[in-house]
Amino acid sequence: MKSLILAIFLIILGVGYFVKEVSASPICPGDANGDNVVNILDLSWTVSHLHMGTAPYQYGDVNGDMIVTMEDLDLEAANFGRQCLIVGGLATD
Ligand SMILES: [Ca+2]
Ligand SMILES: [Ca+2]
Repeated sequence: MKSLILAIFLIILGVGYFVKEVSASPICPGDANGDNVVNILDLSWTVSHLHMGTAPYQYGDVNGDMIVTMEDLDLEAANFGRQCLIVGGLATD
């Protein structure tokens, strides 16, 4: 069981390696990579930078408090699966 958990964690870290960062407030809450979708890529990006200080909204900081914590993961989890479209300059689901 420990091997399975370790394998999943390493896969998440590996996926996070390929995620691009964003530097502005996300249009879609919980969207760490700016693709307007909240999915496993956002979670992996945040997990791979847990407990790291950063500029706002970078490296998985989705709440803009300049540190990557479980609060960011909670925000991502609360919005997991959400897709935001831009209509007339405003975000909508
Ligand atoms: Ca995303
Ligand atoms: Ca944060």
